[in-house]
Amino acid sequence: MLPFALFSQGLLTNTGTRNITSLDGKWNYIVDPYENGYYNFHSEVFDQKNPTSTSAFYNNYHAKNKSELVEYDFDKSPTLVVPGDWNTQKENLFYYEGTVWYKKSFDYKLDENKRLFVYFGAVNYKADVYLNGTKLGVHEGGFTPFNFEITSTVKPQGNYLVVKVDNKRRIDAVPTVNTDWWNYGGITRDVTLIEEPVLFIQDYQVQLKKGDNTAIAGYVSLSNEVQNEKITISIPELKIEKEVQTSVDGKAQFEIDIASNTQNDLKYWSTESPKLYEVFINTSHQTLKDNIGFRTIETKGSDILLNGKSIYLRGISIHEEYKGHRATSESDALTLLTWAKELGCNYVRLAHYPHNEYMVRLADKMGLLVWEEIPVYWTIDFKNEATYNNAKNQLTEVITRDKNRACVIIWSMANETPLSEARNTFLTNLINYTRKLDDSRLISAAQLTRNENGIGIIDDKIGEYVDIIAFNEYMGWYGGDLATTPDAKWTTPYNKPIVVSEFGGSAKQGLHGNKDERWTEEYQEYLYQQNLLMIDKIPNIRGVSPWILTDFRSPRRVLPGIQDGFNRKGLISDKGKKKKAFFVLQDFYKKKKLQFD
Ligand code: GCB
Repeated sequence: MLPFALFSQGLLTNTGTRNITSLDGKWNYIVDPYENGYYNFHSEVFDQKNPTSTSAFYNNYHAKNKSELVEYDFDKSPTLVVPGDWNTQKENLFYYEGTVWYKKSFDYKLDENKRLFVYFGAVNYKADVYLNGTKLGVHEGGFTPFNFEITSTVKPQGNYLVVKVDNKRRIDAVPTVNTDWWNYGGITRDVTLIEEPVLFIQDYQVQLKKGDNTAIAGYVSLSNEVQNEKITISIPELKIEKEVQTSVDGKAQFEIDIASNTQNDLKYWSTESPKLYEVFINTSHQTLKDNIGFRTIETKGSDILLNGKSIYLRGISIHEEYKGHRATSESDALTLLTWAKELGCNYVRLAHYPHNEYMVRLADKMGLLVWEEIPVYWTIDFKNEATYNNAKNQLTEVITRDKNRACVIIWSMANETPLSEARNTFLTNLINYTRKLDDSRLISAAQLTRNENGIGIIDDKIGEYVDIIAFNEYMGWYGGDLATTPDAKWTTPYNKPIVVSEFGGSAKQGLHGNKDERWTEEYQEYLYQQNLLMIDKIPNIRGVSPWILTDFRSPRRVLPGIQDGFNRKGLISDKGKKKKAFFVLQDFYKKKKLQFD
């Protein structure tokens, strides 16, 4: 008998190629603003005080006879599609923020020597998960994956998986109560059952060794703490086959020297040629396959070096939104990234939280470099330890999920956070932690700047700790005169690469007028022309990711006839129509490509 912890909750990675059964589709739901299915009438939590109560919604109870009192019925309740936000599926849930219970019934015949997990791509914001009345656990954070083992809870027939989804905004949460995007609620990403052998490959890292482009290094970690398990890492195209053994913790470190093997001719992953190799991880119980690219990324003075060559990040910021709803599918991701390619981008900033895995998997294939970010946004509760742990957990989950993607080059810690000692401590702790978890990528944060005697100063203290200095500026929109914008001066004490992580202005697609008329396509076009002239003169400038690819919903944007609930800074409307500024940026990127490639 193998000594395994039955309720291991470590995150499974590369779920797409495991043995999976989708639970996507229609789920019954109950809207529960008073959390009546969670608390009894004296506000005691059912799953703590009286777990088998027939009033607790997770018990999915049905009256045994005609006289019994039961005040809910999932099977007679309406359905929502998973994955998806509830706001745009049901008109009466458009503004709803609170608890919605979801229920999915399924059958599953699990062989005795197998284990089963339920995996959620993401649930916004808080998920309490129950199977057949048993609580599996809780997850907080709306944009990262989590899983629970259900080996001992699942039955061959008549399982009911119930999720209490709560998207109420909270001061201490990550993000906090105030954001410039829609707080879409729901099970917003795929839900799958993952079947594994008793001893399985939990996670692995296969990347170029830090600071050495002639060695592939990493680890494989098994689900259980077993020693001397044989693991083979093979990359057939490179004729690599490396055998290693686990140590007591069930983990095996490895290093493969490529240079010593003369048959090998490693093709580095790049934006022009995003080569991915088939990588196989083998144990006596299982084989996992992944597609992995190998590249180096580092900075030197003001340069960002990809495979040793200086690059300019021709980027665009993107929200996980498509045509006015949360983007959920591979085809949504493909549409967004295809637009970025059409702009001439070699880079995307996935704002302001981790996007779904389709985005990074596609970016890997399409040759788009990626900035990934956690929702440490604006006025997070920096003094609160629980808030810090929450941010750290979200960061851990996204790094765990995406650490084998060559496209991901930057982990961003935060966006436009107000300066304070507490904030500096919070961010430097996150930075130090990230370097321990993944020392192979660059770290950044979108900062604010200050102005002295008409000169923009990029000197946020956090700049000392990051690899890339990124800042947002809104010349000609929230301030500044567009006519003189190209002459605006910037200075920084840091000898590091600088990227403008945001600039932009709003236009309603189809609205035309003079270049000084706000909301017109001409105003936005002029704003892009003037800002790009200025940006080109910023010292150490190595890239830009204007705000933003498409119009997106935001409750802060209420101007009738123009905004109507949308932030209109998109280069493309929420209906998919390009605005004039799209072509200004496209031209600029053509020039930058010639200059740097
Ligand atoms: C910003 C924020 C972004 C907003 C944008 C705007 O600086 O980082 O989340 O949406 O400005 O449109 O004001």
